[in-house]
Amino acid sequence: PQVQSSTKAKAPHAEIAGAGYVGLTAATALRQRGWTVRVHEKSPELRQFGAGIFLWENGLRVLEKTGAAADVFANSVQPPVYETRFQHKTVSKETFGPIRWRTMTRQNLYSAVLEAARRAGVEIVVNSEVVSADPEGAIQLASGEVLKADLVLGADGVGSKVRDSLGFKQTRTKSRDGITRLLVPRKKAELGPGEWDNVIDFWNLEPRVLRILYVPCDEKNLYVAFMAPREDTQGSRVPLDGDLWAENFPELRPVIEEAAKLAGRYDGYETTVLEKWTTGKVALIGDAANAMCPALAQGAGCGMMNAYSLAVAVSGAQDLEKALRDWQERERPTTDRCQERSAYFAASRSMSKGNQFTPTMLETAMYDVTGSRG
Ligand code: FAD
Ligand code: 5PR
Repeated sequence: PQVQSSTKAKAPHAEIAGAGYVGLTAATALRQRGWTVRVHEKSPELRQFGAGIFLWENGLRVLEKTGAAADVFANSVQPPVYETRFQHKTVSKETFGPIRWRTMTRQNLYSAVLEAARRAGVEIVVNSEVVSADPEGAIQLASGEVLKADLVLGADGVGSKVRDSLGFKQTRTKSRDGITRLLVPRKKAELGPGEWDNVIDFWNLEPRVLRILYVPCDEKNLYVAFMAPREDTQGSRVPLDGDLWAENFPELRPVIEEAAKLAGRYDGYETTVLEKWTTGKVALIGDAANAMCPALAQGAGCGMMNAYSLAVAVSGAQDLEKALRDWQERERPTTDRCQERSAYFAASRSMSKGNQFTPTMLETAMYDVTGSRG
């Protein structure tokens, strides 16, 4: 099973399931290293659902390597501070020193990552669902077609069919809270005086557990996330119960009124931990391998880092399967710790205390996956 021997004159070839941030990042990084790459997306359209997203130093560095950074920087902001309010009082205003962090709409991040993949010459096929994978190096599509490859990547998200078709052992843990994420107009004038360019994490544990994460993405778009326990049927209802939220967060009434007009979807927090990320010529990356709670805003960041380091690891490797195992061993501890910390914050709700972005908690944000090996 050696890439070199089976493809002497020909470039090695990868088939990838899932054209999310992670699959496209892997595709671009492989293509940049001489692979031919085909990405299968089951949806008819290339677009991202959801509202806003944070990226930190670790993810931004990967985007610099794949050529997506310029578009991301042009369509995102670095807010002045990450402010935390507990029961309506500011308890911390965190900045992260030299660590860059940006907030943006998911659509803007996705367009940047997609364009970078196209510029690199990645082939993307829509309406193409991968139903299973073979560790010997093949995928099967819903159409019945079987495609061979030197490398198969499952980047098909939290419900990964690549993963489940191969019976990877997994533990899935649901947290007690969840969130409805929406994109609304900024409404800065209506909000009145205040530091409305900050990210503001509004936490109330009394009289009931409700939280609003307020995230400016650019001049027009505001990402707002409404957290409530799963068992709170009123708090987790979509469309939002505007009166409930406005009573509990009167300072955000104009934004809440906009949010209550939208359909929305409530997502419970979940963590997936696999025994292994790789078998034979198949590897899993992103949410397929390590879905995490969002507290540290690192799901996409970790996924893109692992996509990038995998591409570096397999390119030019004499023994691809060994390269994948070594990659897993090297990169996994960082992701595991990030998952554990994110799950801890979800369980303890202790981000409400403020000042939680300690150097330990920022380990992932500071991790440079592109440096020594890139
Ligand atoms: P996905 O984005 O799920 O992409 C998978 C793609 O594969 C999709 O396009 C899907 O249609 C396609 N697909 C699925 N099955 C198949 C199949 N069988 N065949 C072909 N295609 C298929 N991360 C951050 O870094 N920062 C944040 O601020 C942040 N906030 C978050 C907030 C919440 C509430 C949640 C739940 C997550 C958050 N994340 C954040 C995590 C981030 O959204 C995910 O980690 C990231 O989107 C995972 O990317 P992915 O490419 O692995 O999977
Ligand atoms: N951080 C971010 C986020 O989107 C969420 C959380 C933390 C960027 C929720 O979606 O802890 O819920 C969180």
